[in-house]
Amino acid sequence: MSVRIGVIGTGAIGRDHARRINQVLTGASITALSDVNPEGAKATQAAVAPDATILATGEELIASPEVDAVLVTSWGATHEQYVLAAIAAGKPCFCEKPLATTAEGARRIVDAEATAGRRLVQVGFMRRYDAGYRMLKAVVEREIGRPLMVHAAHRNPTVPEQYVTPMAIHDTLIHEIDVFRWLLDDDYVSAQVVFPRVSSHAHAKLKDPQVVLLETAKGVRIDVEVFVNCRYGYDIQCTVVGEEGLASLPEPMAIVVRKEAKLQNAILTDWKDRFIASYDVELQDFIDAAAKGTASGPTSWDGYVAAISSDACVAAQEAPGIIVPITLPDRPALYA
Ligand code: NAI
Ligand code: ISE
Repeated sequence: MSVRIGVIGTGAIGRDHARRINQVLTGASITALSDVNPEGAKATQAAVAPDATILATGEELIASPEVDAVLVTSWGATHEQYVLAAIAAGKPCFCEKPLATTAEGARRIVDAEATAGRRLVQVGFMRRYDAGYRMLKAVVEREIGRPLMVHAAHRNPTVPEQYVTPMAIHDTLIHEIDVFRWLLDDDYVSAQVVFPRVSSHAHAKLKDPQVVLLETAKGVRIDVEVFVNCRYGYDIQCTVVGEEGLASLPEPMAIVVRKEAKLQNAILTDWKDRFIASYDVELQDFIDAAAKGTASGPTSWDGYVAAISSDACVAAQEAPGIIVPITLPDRPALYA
């Protein structure tokens, strides 16, 4: 049986996920779309989901008998209401990051899912599905001894005017916050942010770049440069320093060109291309679990911990140089 999926929020990633479900992946099709901007839903329908019905609200879509499972790809601040509604309807729900824009909101989702008593939510932390990160994790676990430090960078070529300083955490660093918990099998105990000289390419409401320093329960120290106006490309870097050696995330495959006395290869510029295969694998995982009436992959708990850790990082942004502690509550049995 094909899983009938409804998409709430048909902007950049909503449309791209609808495309991959209808054109790349197996076992599902898009049967409904909803967006506060009906023109966006119509454009997505025309481009990649001709058989989908456009519904006026996300709530209508979740309640529709034509929808077995839900994708929430609207703006972050609207995720919580839709995820809670999907849980109440007993429908598997894939929610793009962030699970909620506040830790309290993410907690409400954790509590609702725990009360439902089964996994219904997958959070869109696609890096856990990336072949490079998976290879890195295997090497970190087996070959370089105990991890001691991580040096990382998250660089975007440019960001829109509405992207302001805290978004460097909630929108961007949140990927590192999640993937390093998974990579190191660890949790954070503190965060600190320091601001280097500000790039002249950053607009007035954005301090860019910034360096986030995280400390884990096992004592690993992580530094992440977040630089979202780096101009030259979309560049994700990660090196783990272990007791016996170093391991680095592989670069995306690119043709090496020797020309005009230069040795060069192209650098990607768009996040959609950098993690294109990971998005495919994460959504196939969602479809396969949804066919069984459940969810797999990154959990609501992971989304909640990411929200708590993000809040600490934003507090650290507001008090540059101060070390902000991170304390986690007990993990419900559903997420053991
Ligand atoms: P976007 O602005 O291109 O699209 C969002 C769409 O949601 C818009 O069409 C908007 O009209 C619609 N929308 C807003 N509020 C709504 C509501 N209450 N109900 C229904 N539709 C609503 O944004 P984009 O880049 O597609 O991001 C969407 C989400 O995906 C964000 O949470 C973002 O953080 C996440 N994202 C994740 C990425 C990843 O790498 N995993 C990459 C890019 C975005
Ligand atoms: C965007 O929302 C994403 O999730 C991308 O993966 C990230 O690189 C970018 O910084 C965010 O704005």
